[in-house]
Amino acid sequence: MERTLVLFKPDVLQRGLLGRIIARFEKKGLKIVGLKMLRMSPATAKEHYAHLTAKPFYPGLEKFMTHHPIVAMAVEGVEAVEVGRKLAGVTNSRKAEAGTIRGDFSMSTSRNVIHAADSLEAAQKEIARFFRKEELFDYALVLHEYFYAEDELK
Ligand code: FUP
Repeated sequence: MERTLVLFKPDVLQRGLLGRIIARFEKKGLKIVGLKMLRMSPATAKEHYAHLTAKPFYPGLEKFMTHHPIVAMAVEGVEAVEVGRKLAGVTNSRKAEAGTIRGDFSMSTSRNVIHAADSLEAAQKEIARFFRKEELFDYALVLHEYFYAEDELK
């Protein structure tokens, strides 16, 4: 089982889309193991977007991500990182496939509603960045056997 980190950006809360977008993860079968509302600090933004701090759009990105609250979510499932990226769609929402979250809810490369970790290594680091150990939950889904066949869980 993998865990991945998803962020619902300020535009999700401002536009009242949180419930609808979280529902997509639940419907897919990803188990929510952590969920919290927070305000991202400029220091956390610089760490989270370390690969982008030199880009001309970075100051605007930091301002956008830190000015209003966001929601962080950790989800668990087989190949959860890849599945999370697929659900999110590509960065530029105008190019994102219809049916993906960005493809359905956004017209922007910046106000693109969601972040999903792009590798298992990044997911582990990012979960640790946004959640303390006691904020993450190990529990069994009663319907587990209806989400996966046994051989998929090896
Ligand atoms: P992604 O992994 O799809 O979130 O994409 P990146 O890590 O490349 O970008 C992270 C965030 O930077 C995007 F979600 C929004 C912002 N960004 C811009 O604002 N403009 C750009 O041209 C590219 C990224």
